[in-house]
Amino acid sequence: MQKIEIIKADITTLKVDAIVNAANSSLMGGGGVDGAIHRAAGPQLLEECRTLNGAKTGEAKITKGYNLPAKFIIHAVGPVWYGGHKNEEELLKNCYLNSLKLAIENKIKTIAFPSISTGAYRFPFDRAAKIAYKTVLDFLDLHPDIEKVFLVVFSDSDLEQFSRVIQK
Ligand code: AR6
Repeated sequence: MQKIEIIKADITTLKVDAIVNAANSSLMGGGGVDGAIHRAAGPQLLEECRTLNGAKTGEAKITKGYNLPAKFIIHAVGPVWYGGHKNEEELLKNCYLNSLKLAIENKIKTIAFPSISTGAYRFPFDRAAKIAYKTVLDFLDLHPDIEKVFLVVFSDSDLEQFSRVIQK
C-alpha cells in the first residue's frame, strides 16, 4: 500500500489523526485554508491559538481539532516566496519536517497536508510539490510509525501538476 497519497479535497473534511494548517506567524487565523480550518474547527481553536505565542517561519505548533473530524491541527508557518533567494525552499522543507516531528511526538499515524505557501504566499506550485513529496518520502523511510500521509490539493489543475511532478 502506498503511504503517500495525493488527493483533491477540502482538508477540513478529512477524518485523519491530524491535519496541517498553512498558517502565518501570528497563528491567529487568516484567509485561505487557515480561514477554512478556523471556521470548521470553531472559536475554541482561536482561544487555544492565543496561548501559543505565534511561531517562526518553518516552525509548527499543535492544537486540538475541536469540531473537525481530525483530532489534532498542526499549524505550520510557510515562507512567503520572494523569488527563491531568501531560503524559501529550506524553510518550506522545515514546515513539513517540523510537522512530521510533532506527529511522531503525538503518536499521530495519519496526517494530511495542504500545499503550504502555494496560495497567498505565492510559492511556485511545482517546486513546492517536489519539496513536499521528497521531504515526506524521506521522513517515512526513517519513521515507519506513520501509516498514511495525504498531500491535499484544492483544484484539478493542481492535482494534475502534482502528478506530473512526482513522475519525474
Ligand atoms: N482544503 C485544502 N486546500 C486548500 C483549502 C482547503 N479548504 N483552501 C485553500 N487550499 P493558502 P499560504 C489550498 O493561501 O499560501 C492565510 O491567510 C490553496 O489552493 O491558504 O501558505 C494564512 O493566514 C493553496 O494551494 O496558504 C497566511 O497568512 C494552499 O491551500 C497565508 O494565507 C495554500 O494556500 C498563508 O499562505
